[in-house]
Amino acid sequence: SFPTSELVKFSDLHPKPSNVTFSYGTAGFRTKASLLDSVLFRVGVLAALRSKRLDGKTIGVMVTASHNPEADNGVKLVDPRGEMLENSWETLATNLSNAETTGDFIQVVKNIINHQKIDISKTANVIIARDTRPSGPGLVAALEDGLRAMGAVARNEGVKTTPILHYLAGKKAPPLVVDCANGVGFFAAKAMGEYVNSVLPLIPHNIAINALGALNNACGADYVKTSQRLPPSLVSVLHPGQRACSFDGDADRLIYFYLDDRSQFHMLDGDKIAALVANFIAELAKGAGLDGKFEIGVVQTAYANGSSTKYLSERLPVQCVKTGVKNLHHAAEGYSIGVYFEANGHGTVLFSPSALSILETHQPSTPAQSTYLSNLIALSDLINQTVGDALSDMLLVEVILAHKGYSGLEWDSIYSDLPNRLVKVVVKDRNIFETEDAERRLTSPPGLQQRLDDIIRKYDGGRAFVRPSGTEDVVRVYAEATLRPQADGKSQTFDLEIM
Ligand code: 16G
Ligand code: ZN
Repeated sequence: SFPTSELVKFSDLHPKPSNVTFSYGTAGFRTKASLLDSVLFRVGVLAALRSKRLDGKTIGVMVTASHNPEADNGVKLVDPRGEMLENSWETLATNLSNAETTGDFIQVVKNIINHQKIDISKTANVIIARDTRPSGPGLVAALEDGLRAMGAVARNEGVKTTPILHYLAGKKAPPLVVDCANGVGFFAAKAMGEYVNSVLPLIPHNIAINALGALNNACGADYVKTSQRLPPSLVSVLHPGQRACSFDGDADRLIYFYLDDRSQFHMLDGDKIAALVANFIAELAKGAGLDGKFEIGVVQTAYANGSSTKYLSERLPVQCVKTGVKNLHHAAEGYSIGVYFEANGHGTVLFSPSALSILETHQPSTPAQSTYLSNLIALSDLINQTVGDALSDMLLVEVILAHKGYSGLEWDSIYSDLPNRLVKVVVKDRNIFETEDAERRLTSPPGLQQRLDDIIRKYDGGRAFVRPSGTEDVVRVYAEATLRPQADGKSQTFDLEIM
């Protein structure tokens, strides 16, 4: 049932030269570059088969003839952990390269599939690179035809040293535990996993979408953010150093967390995401030579941790608006690149039309600038700009962490959160609570703000506010202070005051 027509079509474009015998030697195939077109095509096919055989693990292909003369070239395969191709497959490579006609070639491919019991429906992942030889681009094109004929997912790394290719083939992001809140985010995570698992293995948890009462119950982004602890269902799952994230019930909120060496829980909320993302975008813009060409701004709400606001406003313009995605989104539209996140994990990044056209037309003046620019353009494609999206935000975070080589710990240390507490208070009528200054101060009931100010003043680094909820019949009280007992004490005092 193996579909050979694509393979026949492509193979005919890369006929084997007659009177040549190839051999996969110690360093792969290596000979005059002018003889290698069919070999490269067939190596592409073999790399795809090898990856399928290994359940889609990434195979590396390096196009080089190392120390040999420039007119030579060669190709070798790199196994998933970055080591040399397994011995028995060297023989398969030799057989494949010496099949005289397309018909013979197809027969050898079929034999390999049968003998190796390859499930041809599996995805193949291949990463390729070449050295600076002038024959490189043409040979890589033949290689890519082989990968295309097999429907492999290929990542062309361009010109790289051989050891870097080995490293890239062998490096793997640690698996990411994804708390799906027993909701619809599981479907999205599962679907996305098929594309990203080979580079970012996702391990979905809390996936009981049909269990009554399970949705958001002791799990999910709101649970983690509000209780500031690990969902009980993940206690036996996470090990020290491991990173995880939680979606909410409709997968538009994202909260990260990890356990440190002492198994202590640390939360990375929407504010930490905003800091990571805004920094990275500013860094890319600068690197691309676009410093000063556009304004990168950050939008937060009153709930943003004071440390995050301090940290960000020392670097970028920061605005505080009323709670609710629509308010943040609107304000973010005022910047060339607007980064907005609520502390609860809702958020995204908006690129204005003029920023996008600057990115499209900007002429980088060095290869380094050109890399920064293409990374920034790629980010603008990765981000779901219509609305905050837990899955797109998760990929954004993972891309940045991978790029910077950060673990959760390094990300967390951008700044230290001030201890804080959020409580809800049931009142007779929440409609008498009115606010100003982006919900940071009360104008009604009369006199209450004055009394709150008197309390806040007693606490070191104190900040607090009271606002009526827009979604529940309660009033929310937020308090932060330099020391944990003070933050707790203050919110309790408030709680008593406003009842
Ligand atoms: C809604 C908002 C969210 C806000 C939350 C505040 C959207 C899509 N969602 O979930 O942004 O943080 O309400 O709730 O706008 P609250 O008014 O009850 O505190
Ligand atoms: Zn939601």
